[in-house]
Amino acid sequence: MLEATMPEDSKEFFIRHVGNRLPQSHYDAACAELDGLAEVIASRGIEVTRPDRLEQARPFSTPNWSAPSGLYAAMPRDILLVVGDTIIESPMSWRSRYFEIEAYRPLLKDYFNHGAKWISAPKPQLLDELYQWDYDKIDPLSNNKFVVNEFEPVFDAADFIKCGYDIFAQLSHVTNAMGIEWVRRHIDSKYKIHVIKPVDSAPMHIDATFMPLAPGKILLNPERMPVVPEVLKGWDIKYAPKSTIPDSHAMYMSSTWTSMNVLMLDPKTVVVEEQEAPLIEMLADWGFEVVPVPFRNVMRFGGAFHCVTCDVRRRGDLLSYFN
Ligand code: DAV
Repeated sequence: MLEATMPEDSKEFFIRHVGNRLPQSHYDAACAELDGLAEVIASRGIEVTRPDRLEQARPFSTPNWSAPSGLYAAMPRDILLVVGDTIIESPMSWRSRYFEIEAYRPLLKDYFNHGAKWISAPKPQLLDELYQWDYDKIDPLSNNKFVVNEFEPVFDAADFIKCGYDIFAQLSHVTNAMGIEWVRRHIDSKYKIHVIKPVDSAPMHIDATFMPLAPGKILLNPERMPVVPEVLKGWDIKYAPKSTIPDSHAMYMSSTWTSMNVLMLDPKTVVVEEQEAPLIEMLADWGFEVVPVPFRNVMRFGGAFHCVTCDVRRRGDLLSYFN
């Protein structure tokens, strides 16, 4: 898997670490922060459920390939796409994540027993043919410079972000056009998918690039969205300030833009990493109640508040905000 699917820097990272545990102290600190987030959310009257622990340090295989271990099951946003009363299991393109859904199966069965619709996209084969083996040689300015091609539908749910009846999506190193089209055909036709095109050589998940906060308010990544998409006309748009994470703080699986991966508890209340002072100040000035939560150790593992959560039910009216 590693040789074929990862851009250079990530490829080196995985070759060094594959099958190995990351430093135990980083892991312990991240677990404590995650528990802290769950407490903060629950203290606001929101019901929090947690997935099962899934042992990742086990090799597994299909008839076509084998993986030395799983990755983790820390980011429900990557794998579960909730649209209305339907929960969709994503066909993720990383072989290490093939069985990650098992951590969520008890919860999914429970939601099903309480009336949810529950579907899974076609389980991808993840044959070698899916991956662009000559990735490193593709023109970096090409619009189609992605690690995955169109061999079969693949997507991570985190390449979609919802705004009422509007869903924004991006093509990325884990989401292809067939994947986006599969979602479009399987959700109610009242929903509209808008595909945006960030300027990003390593796109993987839209939620550190394009972050709707409340009706009419959106936070954009200044490097990846230098041009505001036409569809946002009339919206109050602000660019996220750079993260305060120092270079000395090891980040394993994402850029420091994960700082803008905030979580809206309601249209006025936003959870932000406690050391991100410029972002906290900007959001407070913009009229939000900011809930600062320590999360730097979780962020090392490639995601922040939006990534580690998946809101299955929200109160309020489902509206259409765009034409
Ligand atoms: O650096 O843009 C953020 C989210 C990953 N789940 C990045 C990735």
